Amino acid sequence: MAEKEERVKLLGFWASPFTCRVEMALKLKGVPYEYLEQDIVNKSPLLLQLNPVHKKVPVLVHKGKPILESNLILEYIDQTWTNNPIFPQDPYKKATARFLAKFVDEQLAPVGFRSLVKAEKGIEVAIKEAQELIMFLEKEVTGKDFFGGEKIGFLDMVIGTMIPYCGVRAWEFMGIDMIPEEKFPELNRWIKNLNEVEIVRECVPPREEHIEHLKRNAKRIKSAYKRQT
Ligand SMILES: N[C@@H](CCC(=O)N[C@@H](CS)C(=O)NCC(=O)O)C(=O)O
Repeated sequence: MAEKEERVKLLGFWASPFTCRVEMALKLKGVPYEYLEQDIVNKSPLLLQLNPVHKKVPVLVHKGKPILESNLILEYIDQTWTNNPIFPQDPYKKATARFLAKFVDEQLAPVGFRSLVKAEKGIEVAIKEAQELIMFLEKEVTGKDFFGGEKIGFLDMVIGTMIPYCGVRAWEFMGIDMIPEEKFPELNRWIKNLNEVEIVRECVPPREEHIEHLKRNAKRIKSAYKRQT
């Protein structure tokens, strides 16, 4: 019984960047886990019971208790399994990493996808707005192999799941070259480094199915927006 409770479970959704970053951390730490794929439209009683506030994935279950919100889950994982640390030890660097993760999830991702799909002020303006935000990341990764330094860490997982393995795929089917090499050489170098990391390649959603999923999402956002206007 005790052994059963210790077992780690992850409730996730295959195309979710938030789920994907948690899987990366578990794999990097070598933590065995049971993956429970969720329907994020018709939600399971288990998901509703474990995350009654947001009703979202990912949910990590450890020792029978749910841990919610991907970036908090990453912190929990790092503090619970201390091998291969993913957060900086230095308090300033740690606070900055958390700030940038929040910036990417809450500011950049909506501008780079939702606003772009709606293109209220025109597509060129939307692209410019997104690129201005992405430039902060270009500066942050300048001269480093990874955001975390020499090895992949927390920010690489957060930004990696949101930009190269989500945003770039969406921008591609929209015909937008959002992060051209000439404008963002450092980010492009970082993406190449990230592609070399085995656990990253293992965790990212399969490309073609993911692009189809992102297309469906874009269509849904567009028609909801048209109905409002
Ligand atoms: N801030 C949350 C976001 C999680 C999230 O948006 N999950 C999506 C899947 S990518 C979801 O469960 N959506 C279901 C819904 O919105 O009802 C986190 O970092 O974990």
